[in-house]
Amino acid sequence: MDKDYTASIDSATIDLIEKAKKEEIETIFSRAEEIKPCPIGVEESCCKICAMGPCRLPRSKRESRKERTGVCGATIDTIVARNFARKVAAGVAAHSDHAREVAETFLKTARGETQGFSIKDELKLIAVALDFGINVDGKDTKEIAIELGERVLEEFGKQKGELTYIKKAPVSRQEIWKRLGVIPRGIDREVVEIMHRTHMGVDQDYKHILLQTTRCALADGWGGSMISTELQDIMFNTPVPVMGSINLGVLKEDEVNIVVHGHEPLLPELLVLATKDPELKSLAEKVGAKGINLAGMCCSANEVLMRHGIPCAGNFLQQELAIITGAVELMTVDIQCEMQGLKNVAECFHTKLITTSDRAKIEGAIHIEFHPDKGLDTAKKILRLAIENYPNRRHNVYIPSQIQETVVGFSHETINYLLGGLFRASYRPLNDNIINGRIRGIAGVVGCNNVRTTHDLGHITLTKELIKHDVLVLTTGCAAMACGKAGLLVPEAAKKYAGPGLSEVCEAVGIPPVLHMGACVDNSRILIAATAMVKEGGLGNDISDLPAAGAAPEWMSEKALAIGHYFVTSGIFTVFGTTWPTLGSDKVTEHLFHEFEEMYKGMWAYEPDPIKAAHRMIAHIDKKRKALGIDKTKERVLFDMDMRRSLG
Ligand code: BF8
Repeated sequence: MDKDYTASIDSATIDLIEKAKKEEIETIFSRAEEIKPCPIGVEESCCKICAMGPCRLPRSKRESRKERTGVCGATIDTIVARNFARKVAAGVAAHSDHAREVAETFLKTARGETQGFSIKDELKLIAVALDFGINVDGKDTKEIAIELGERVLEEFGKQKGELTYIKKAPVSRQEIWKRLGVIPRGIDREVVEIMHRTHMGVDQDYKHILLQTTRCALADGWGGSMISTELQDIMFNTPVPVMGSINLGVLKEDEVNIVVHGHEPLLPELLVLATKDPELKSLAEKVGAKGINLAGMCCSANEVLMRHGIPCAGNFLQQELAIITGAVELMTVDIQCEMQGLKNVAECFHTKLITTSDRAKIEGAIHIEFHPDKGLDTAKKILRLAIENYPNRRHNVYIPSQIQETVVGFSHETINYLLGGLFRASYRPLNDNIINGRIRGIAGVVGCNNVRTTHDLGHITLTKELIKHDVLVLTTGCAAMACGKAGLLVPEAAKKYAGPGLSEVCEAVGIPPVLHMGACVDNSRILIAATAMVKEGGLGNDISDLPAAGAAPEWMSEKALAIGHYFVTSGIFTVFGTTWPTLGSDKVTEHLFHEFEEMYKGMWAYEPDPIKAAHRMIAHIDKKRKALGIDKTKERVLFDMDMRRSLG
C-alpha cells in the first residue's frame, strides 16, 4: 500500500497512520475520508436554534425565493452572524473557564489549601497585583496573593464597569473600543449576553450581533486568557528559554511513557514533580522499566515544555498516533481538543485513558478527578497506575525515530530582557531594528491542525515564507509545535531560512527567527508584546499602527475564532486558512473583511493558500511601514562641517 503523503508533512505522523491502517485501527485520518463536511454547514447557511427548523439556506436556494430567510423571516445575514457569534462565545467560554480554574487554584494556594503548589514568581505577583490596583506596601506574599486571587475572581462575575486588563491596552485602542461601546464588563456576562442575543427572536441586526461578539472576544484576550497566563506564571514561573525536544520520537521503548494532554497546566505541573519521587522511580525499576518518561501533547505540552523542558510528543492530529506506537502506558486528558476517538484507540492497546477534570468525562475512560487540595496525591496515584501498566504492553511497539531539538519559552518578559539586557530591559532594540528595516515586521502564527488540510503544511509554508521576507514570527499552540518539528525553533534556523536582515538580528541576539510563546491562552503574551512595542515609541500610537499581522493557517476550533476576533479588534490584520465560517452571507463577510478596517483598524481575511496568505500579511506590513514613513531604507548620512553648522 502506498503511503499517503497528503495527510501530513511529518514522516513520523505518516508512519503511524500506516501502522493504524495495517492494524485496522480507526483514526481521525480514516474517519475524515468517510465523513465529508456538509456543504451547507461549512458556509454556516443553516439555522437550528429553534424547533421550527433546521432551516437550510444554501446559496443555490437564492433563485427560488426573493431573499434567503428562515421560516421566522431571519435573514441569512442574521443567521450567519448568530452562528459566528456563538462559536466565538464558545471559544471565550473555554479559555475563561480554564482561567477560572487557575484563579480558584491560585487563591487556594495563596491560602495554603493546596498540595504541591506555591507562589514561585514573586516579582510577577507584585506586578500583577499593581495592575489590579492592590496596595502592596507592607504586605507579605501571602496577603498580596490572597487579595489578588479574590480580585481576579471578581472579573468573571462583574456586572458593570470595565475589565481591569483593558487598561493595559494603548490609550488610543481603548478609545476605539469606548467609541464603539465594546469594552467588556465581566467575562461571564459577555458570554451569557451572546447566548441570549442569539436565542430565537432577539438580536436580528448582524452588525449589532457582531459588536457584542467583539465585546465577548475582548473578554478573552484582555480577560480570561490574560488572567490564565499571568497567574500560571506566578504559580509555575514565568518562562525563560529552555531546550526541549519534540515529535513522537520522544517516547521511549524501555521506559514508562505517560502523555499529558489537554490545556490546564495544574495536574501536569504536579506530574512533573511526582516523577522525581524515589518510591515511584524504584517501582518503575521493579517492573523492568529504565525510568519514567513524561511527555506532553497539545497545549499541555507547550506549558510543561516551556517551564520544565519536558519533551513534547506532538500536536492535535498526533494525539491518537501517540497511543498507536503501542508504547504509551497512560494518557491523561483534562479539557479541550481531546478527541473522543482516543478511547477506541486506547482500547486497541494496553493504554489507560484517564479523564481528570470535573467538567469533562469520556464514556469508557477511567475518571480520576483532580482537586488541588490533594493534587500531589492524585499525581502520584496516576503515575503508579502507569508504572503498573508497563508490563502489559501487548503489541509490537513502534516508536518513530523523528525527534527535533527546540528552544522554547519566549515570554514577553524574556524578549524584553534578551533584547535590552538585565539592567535596561526594553523593546527599544526590536523597534529600532524594525525602523531600520532589518526586521520588516512581526507576525503571530498560531492555532490548530485541521484534518481537512495537510497536517502542519500550512504552518510551515506560511512561517518559512514570512521569515524569508524578514518577518519575525511569534508562535503559540499547535502552530508552535509544527514549527518545532520542522526545526524552526532553534537559533540555527535563522541562517538557514531567514532573510538577511532578520538573520543578522537573530544571530546577534542568539534567538531563533520563530519565537515559541506558549499555549493558546498565551496569545495574550502577543497582545502584551505588541502593546510594549507601541509604548516603546517610534512605531505609531496604537497596535494597528505596527507593521504586524496574524494568521491561523490550519485552524479548526472555536477558540481559534475567539483568538482571531480579539486579535482583529485589537487592531491586527488576521488571515485564517482551511475554511471560513461566514461565507454564506456576503454582507457579514464584507463587514468582517472590509468594514472592520474602518471600525477597528484591523480586519479578518480568508486565504487557504499559505504562500498567498503570507504575501497578504507582508503587503499589510509594508502598508503599515509606509504609513509610518519607514518604508525606505535610510542611507547613513555623513555630515560635513557646513551641514553641522546649518543644524545649529
Ligand atoms: O488551545 S491550537 S488544536 S491544542 S485549540 Fe487545540 Fe487548536 Fe491545538 Fe491548544 Ni489551541
